[in-house]
Amino acid sequence: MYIKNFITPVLFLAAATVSVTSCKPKSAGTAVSGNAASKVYVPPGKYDEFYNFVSGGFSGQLSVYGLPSGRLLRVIPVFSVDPEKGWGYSEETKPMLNTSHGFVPWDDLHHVEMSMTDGQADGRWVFVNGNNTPRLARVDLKTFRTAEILELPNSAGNHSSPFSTENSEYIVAGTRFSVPPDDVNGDIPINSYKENFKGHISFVSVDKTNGEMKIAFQLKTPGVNFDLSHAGKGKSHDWFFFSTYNTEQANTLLEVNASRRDKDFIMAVNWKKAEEYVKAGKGKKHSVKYAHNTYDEATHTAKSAMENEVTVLDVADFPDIVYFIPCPKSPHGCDVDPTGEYIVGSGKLAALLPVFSYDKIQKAIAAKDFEQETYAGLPVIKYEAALYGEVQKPGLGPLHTEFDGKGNAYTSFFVSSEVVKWNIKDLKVLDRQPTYYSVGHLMIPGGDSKKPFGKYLVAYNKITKDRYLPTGPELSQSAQLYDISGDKMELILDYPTIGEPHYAQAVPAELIRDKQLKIFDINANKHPFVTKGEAEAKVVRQGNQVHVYITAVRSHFAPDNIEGVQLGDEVLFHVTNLEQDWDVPHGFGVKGAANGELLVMPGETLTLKWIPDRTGIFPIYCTDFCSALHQEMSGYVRVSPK
Ligand code: CUK
Ligand code: CUA
Repeated sequence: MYIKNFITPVLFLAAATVSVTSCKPKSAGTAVSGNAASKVYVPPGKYDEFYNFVSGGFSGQLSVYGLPSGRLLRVIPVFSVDPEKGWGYSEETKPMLNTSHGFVPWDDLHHVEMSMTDGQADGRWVFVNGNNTPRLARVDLKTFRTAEILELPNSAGNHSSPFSTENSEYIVAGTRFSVPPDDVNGDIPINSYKENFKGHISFVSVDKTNGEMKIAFQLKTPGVNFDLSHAGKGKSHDWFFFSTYNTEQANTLLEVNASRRDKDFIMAVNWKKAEEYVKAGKGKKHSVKYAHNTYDEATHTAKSAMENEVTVLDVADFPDIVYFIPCPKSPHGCDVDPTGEYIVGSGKLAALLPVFSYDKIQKAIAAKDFEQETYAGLPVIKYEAALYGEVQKPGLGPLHTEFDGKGNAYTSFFVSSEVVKWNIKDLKVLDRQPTYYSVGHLMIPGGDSKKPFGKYLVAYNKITKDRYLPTGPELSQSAQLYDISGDKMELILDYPTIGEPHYAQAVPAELIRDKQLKIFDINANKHPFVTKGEAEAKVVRQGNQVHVYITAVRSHFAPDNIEGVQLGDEVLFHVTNLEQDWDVPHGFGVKGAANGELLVMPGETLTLKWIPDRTGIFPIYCTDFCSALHQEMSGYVRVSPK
């Protein structure tokens, strides 16, 4: 069984260039020790210790699990519509999915980063990236809803994102695909890549009070592909580190073109310097077009604004912002340890893990210890001058590294399908445990922050094969929880995930648990079509628009018999939930309505747009079981000929 699963990922990664053979996990068995169950058991009625926010990959969603139980608590639609929450169906939420290309209700959500204060998650917001139509989103942890989505100009495939500086001064978004900048004519031959394609990294500032994001500036770089990144910490606070691939700048990523170089680069960026240049007015304004969508809790309405300008610093003009550091073979993860001194590059096709030293990088810059050959005119620090040391033969296909705060690092190995614990100081491998199968990211609560909670590790696996009851050709991806409190990692739980889990983060539950908004205050509801009591419920015709001001309270709608609608009308049901009790939403469905349904929280108003396609009688009803008389919570709309 193991062999079978070992071969598949090898084919995936074409790892023929790697010659390590020593990392094959010992057994395919899934032996768990006798007390594993008690370690993950959270008794009925008890809460989990950690909130775990997990990327939903191509589902466009973010899921929330409890740890250590692995219980699924919530799925948050971000770049997707979601019938369970009525998200993207109501007129109020549709603008959240607007882009410069129009309504794009899908994206490929890869990474999760929590807002930080002093290098630690502060439990206010979760940032996620959309990899396809490049976007950044902010989820509010008071409501567990998407509060903001920002499209990124000059970018394509926003993969190196949304990593945060220590106080969320900036969230970065580095383009995965270099493309011609938005303000030049992009109708050019693809093989003119080297001259015309550029990389861009957005530095997005975050408002301290309300979290609102703004593109402060972009760095325009040579046309490499940005893969991952992490901010410095402590002494390296002013720096950001990006892994790059395709430094050959090939327009076709066939291995022979894009993986030709023995080393690609980690790109070290002095963002403080860049910020100073921008403040001094050195950036150039470029005209671009991108959507900025925000959700206003007072009016319960999203707005989509189209922005048209961005400030760009071309790094070619400012040679003291960016330094390249050679890193073996297609680096993927780029992770900074809790002290801010060690930067781990994970070359997917490399047989070792290089660990770079921040102090040595600074010395090399001061001494101009650069390679003779620049990269696109920019300095390349000598490999040895930046290197702290190498972890030898750690495994095959290293991807990502997290830290336990006790001097150890944990790296995921996709090809050899294992997680490996190693000591940062002496670079010795301490333990390795198999994953089932082909781990991508791994996560330790707080594991990329200044203060990790080194108790659990979760491996997010790409291939599930035989782990669960089979479900046809597609199997769910999978997470595996390890206890890392002892010397040896111990596998204690498997659980399936929603979509493809890439990165995830987790924080102690106390940070979030007691800050939850339970109801919206109906008196503070500023929705333009709110109905604050049944007495105000009404039907108002405006031309061919029919506004139905309708209230919902256990267990009826008012009005519940609606007449006077004519074929050719556009009916707008503005449903206000009058409840002021936690956990009493009402749903709203109409027979034949193409816009799906609403799910309206206590004190909230949402609008369902319905264009009847025939005359007759159409039932409306509450879709969410709300009381013993839920089934009675219904009514009728009559549609007459014009
Ligand atoms: S990537 Cu998925 S395994 Cu998009 Cu962070 Cu490495
Ligand atoms: Cu209201 Cu069911």
